[in-house]
Amino acid sequence: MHRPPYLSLTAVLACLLAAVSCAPHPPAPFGACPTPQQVAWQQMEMNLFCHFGPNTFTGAEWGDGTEPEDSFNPADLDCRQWAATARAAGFQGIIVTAKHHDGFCLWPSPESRHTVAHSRWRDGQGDVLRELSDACAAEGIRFGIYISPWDRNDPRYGSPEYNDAFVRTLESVLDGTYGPVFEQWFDGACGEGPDGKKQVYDWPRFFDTVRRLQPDAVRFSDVGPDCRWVGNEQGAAGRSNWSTLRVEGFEPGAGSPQTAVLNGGTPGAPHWAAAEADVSIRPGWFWRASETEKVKSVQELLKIYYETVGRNALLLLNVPPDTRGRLDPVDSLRLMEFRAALDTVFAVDLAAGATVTGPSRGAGFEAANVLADDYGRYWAQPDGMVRGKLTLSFDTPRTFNRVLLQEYIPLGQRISAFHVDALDADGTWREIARETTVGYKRIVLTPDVTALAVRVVIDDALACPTLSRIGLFNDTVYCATGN
Ligand code: FUL
Repeated sequence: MHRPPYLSLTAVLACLLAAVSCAPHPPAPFGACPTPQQVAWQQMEMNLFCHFGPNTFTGAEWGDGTEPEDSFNPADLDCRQWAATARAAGFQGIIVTAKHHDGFCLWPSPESRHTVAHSRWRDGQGDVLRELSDACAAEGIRFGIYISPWDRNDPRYGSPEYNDAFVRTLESVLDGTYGPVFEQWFDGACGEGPDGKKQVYDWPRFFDTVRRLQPDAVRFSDVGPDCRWVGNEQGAAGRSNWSTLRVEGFEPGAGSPQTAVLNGGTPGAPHWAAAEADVSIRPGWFWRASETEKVKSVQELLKIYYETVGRNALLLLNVPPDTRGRLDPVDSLRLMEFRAALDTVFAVDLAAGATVTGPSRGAGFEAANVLADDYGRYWAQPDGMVRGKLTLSFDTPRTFNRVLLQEYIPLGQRISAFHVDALDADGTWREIARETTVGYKRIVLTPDVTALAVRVVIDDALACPTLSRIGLFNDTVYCATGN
């Protein structure tokens, strides 16, 4: 008997509809979740910080604002070299100290006479922000701005007029003159003594100014609003590191939470402000010839990488240009060695090809998603199932000492306790790591392990956990094991 074609079409549509309605939904977002801009920012992982200004020439760390404008006089500024070095070393963006505490502006700010426009450099026609933003665009690197609220030059500092001037200062940098700005860095430092000037900062207005002019920019301060200080300048996030933070009642600078809180965040807090770890490749923030022999080693940089990127924080590594206006060859070479070390360690994911088993909430959220090189594909269990176990089995034993985990953070940070077991050749499961948070990225350092299978056990989570990635790597460059 002939079946009219429209019937079979109807049947096909009905089946499709049934399949769609039965397909499992993603878990509902849990608690505070990052905006797409915050996710994109976290995925940058490593950015360069460039401290550059009169201090580069005077040797000071904190200029007092009385330095003659002519003290800033780079002999051979080459921002393209900064950007090309950053790109080659795998850094995604550069943040430059457009105005440090001495108040000197690296661009011709209409708000100040303490600027490049009042210096002899390039007959007062120079503009470091112009050159750097152009160089970043040419190299495919994102451009970010540090502007210190504390200003030791501006006579208005300490009065309400200063807040107005500061907003206009921000506007002259963020109004599009220099293109898109990915991050605005607000330094909370203020070294005024007991008799010093006291400025009551209008933080909400400062933050709103950035949001208004650069809607995609992430705003950094000790307490966010979009990302937070990690609480130290050593390049170390907490072993437990939540991207959520309790911010009510706090403000940048002296009013910020204790550094231990900044270091680890607050589990389940209603505000998303992931940690950013600023640390210098040199002892100081500004370049000094005398510190070139103290540039951090590859081993030190790898330790920092594991304790920042590997602990759910963004690494902002300061590599200060020298008096020529170029990155010092010693620093640039070290960056390339660091890059080569990372490439060596992470070249081969030993989890590839494993058979992955574990319960999932259904089609689209299977355990095997943790091997996919696609952040948007992740493993998830049914709602309410907060404990879980994923087992990776291999045909032949794998030797590794790094376990890389990634949560799918657009749905919030959920995992609060996990451990990792390895199956020995003699058939015994042995615990090789026990930790707490994962977040965007967690790299656990284990002893050298040879295993036929590995299982990642989620012991607790604030909501049903997600995992976008499990990777196994063997680091023969940086051999320390402790976390
Ligand atoms: C601190 C400043 O006082 C240092 O000079 C440096 O800029 C560092 C990144 O932030 O608060």
